[in-house]
Amino acid sequence: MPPAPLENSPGASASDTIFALSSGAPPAGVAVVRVSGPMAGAAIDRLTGGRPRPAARRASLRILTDPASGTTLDRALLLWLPGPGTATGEDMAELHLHGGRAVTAAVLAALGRLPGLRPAVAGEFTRRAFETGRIDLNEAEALGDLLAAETEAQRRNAMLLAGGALSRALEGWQHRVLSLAARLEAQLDFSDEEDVAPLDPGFASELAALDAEVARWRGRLPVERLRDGVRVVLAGPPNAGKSTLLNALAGREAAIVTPIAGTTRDLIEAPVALGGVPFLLTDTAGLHAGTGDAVEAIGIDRAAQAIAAADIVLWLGDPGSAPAGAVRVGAQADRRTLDPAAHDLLVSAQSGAGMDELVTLLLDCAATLLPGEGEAALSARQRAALDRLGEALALAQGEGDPILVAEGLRLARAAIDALTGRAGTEDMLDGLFGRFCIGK
Ligand SMILES: Nc1nc2c(ncn2[C@@H]2O[C@H](COP(=O)(O)OP(=O)(O)O)[C@@H](O)[C@H]2O)c(=O)[nH]1
Ligand SMILES: [Mg+2]
Repeated sequence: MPPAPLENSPGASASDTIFALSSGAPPAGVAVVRVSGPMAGAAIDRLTGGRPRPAARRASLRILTDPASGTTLDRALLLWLPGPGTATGEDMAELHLHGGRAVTAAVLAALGRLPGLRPAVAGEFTRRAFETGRIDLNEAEALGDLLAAETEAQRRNAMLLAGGALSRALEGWQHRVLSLAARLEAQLDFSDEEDVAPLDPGFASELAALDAEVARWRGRLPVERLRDGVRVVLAGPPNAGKSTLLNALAGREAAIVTPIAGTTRDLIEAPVALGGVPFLLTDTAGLHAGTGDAVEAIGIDRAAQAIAAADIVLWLGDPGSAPAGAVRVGAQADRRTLDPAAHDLLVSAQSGAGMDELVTLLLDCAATLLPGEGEAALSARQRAALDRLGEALALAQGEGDPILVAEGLRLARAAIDALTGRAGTEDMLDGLFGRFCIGK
C-alpha cells in the first residue's frame, strides 16, 4: 500500500481506535485487518453479534456480520489481543479474512461505521507502539528499514536494531549517566561554596568507561554503506592509469581511457561487487596544479572532495605525495620501473599483474569498514546524536570543574533522549513514521 503522509484527518486523535488492512493489496489468499485502540474489543463484539470474545491470543473462527444491515460479511479467524502486551501497547484485534477485494472492502466499511473507529494513516500502528513506549525510535526506524530491506546485509542490520541492540545499550547508558549525575549532586550538596571537594577517582573512571563504550558505537558504519557500497576513490596525476584501473576492476569500460592528459574531467562512479562485497568505485580527474581549463579545474575540485569522502583512496601518483591513509599503488608496472618498497603494491591493469592482490587488499579494508557479526550500522540521525553524546561526555571529563561536569552530564542525557526519541520534535517523528505503509 503506498505510503500516505502522516497527517491526521480533522478531528482525529491519538485515542481513536484505528483499523487498516495490514496485508498486501487484495486479492490474496488471506487479508489481515488490524484494529488498535480502546474500542478494539467492542468492535469485534459488534461484528460477531455479541458472541463471547475468543480467549486472548487464540485464533478462533467467527462469522462476521455487518451490525448495520445484519448481512454476513465473512467467516474469519479472529484474534483478540488485549493490551498492553501487544504490538501497539493498546488493545488490538486481528481479523484474518478471505482475501478478496469485496470481502475486505465490506469489512473495512463495516468497521468504519462503528462509533470511535477510523482508518489508520501511514505508520500509525508503529507510531502508537512508540508513543506507548513499546519500542523506542531506533526500533521504529529499524522496522521501517526491515520493510524496505532489499539485500541480506540490510535485512540483518535492520533485524539487529529492531531487536533492540542499540536501544538496550542506550538504556544502560541513561542509567549510568543518571547515577553519575546523582553522585555529583550529592557531592556538591555536601561541600561548601569555597572549597568543593574533588570528585572521587571512581567517578572519573566510570565516566571514561562509559565514554569508551559510546566511542565504540560512534565508530560504527553508516547504514548507507550497506546500500551504496564501500567508497573507493582512484586518484593521482593525469595519465597515471586511474581510468584503466577502474575499468579493470569494474570489468567493463565505465571510464574513457586515452593517452591525452585531462580525459577524465568529472567523477565517474561504477558500483561493483568484489568477493560478494559491494564497492562504489569512483574515477577522478587527474590532480595537477595550474590547469587553464575551467571544466577540468572543477573536475579537480570534485576529485579533492571525493578523496575527502572516500573510505579507501587508491593513490596512483608519486608515493611521496600520497594523501594520508591512501593506498600507494604503483600502476602501469608493465611499462615502468617502480620501487616496490615505496608502494603498497604494484599493478598493471593491462597485463593483470598484481590485480588479485589489489582485490584482496580492498576486501581486507572493507572488512574493517562493514559491520562485523552482531554489529549494527547506524543511520545519519543516530550517528549525529551519538556524536553529541560523545561531545557531552568529553565536556564532563574535561576540566573537573563540577559545574561543567554537571552540564556535560545534562547534555549527555539530552543526547540519549534524542536517540531514543523521547525528546523528539514532531517534525522529525512525522518524517520518520510517514515512511511506513498504512497498516504498519
Ligand atoms: N602499458 C600500460 N598502459 C597503461 C596502463 N594503464 C593505463 N595505461 C595507458 O596510459 C594512458 C593513460 O591511462 P588513463 O587510464 O586514461 O589514465 P588516467 O588519466 O589516470 O585516467 C592510456 O593511454 C592507457 O592506455 C597499464 O597498466 N599498462
Ligand atoms: Mg582518466
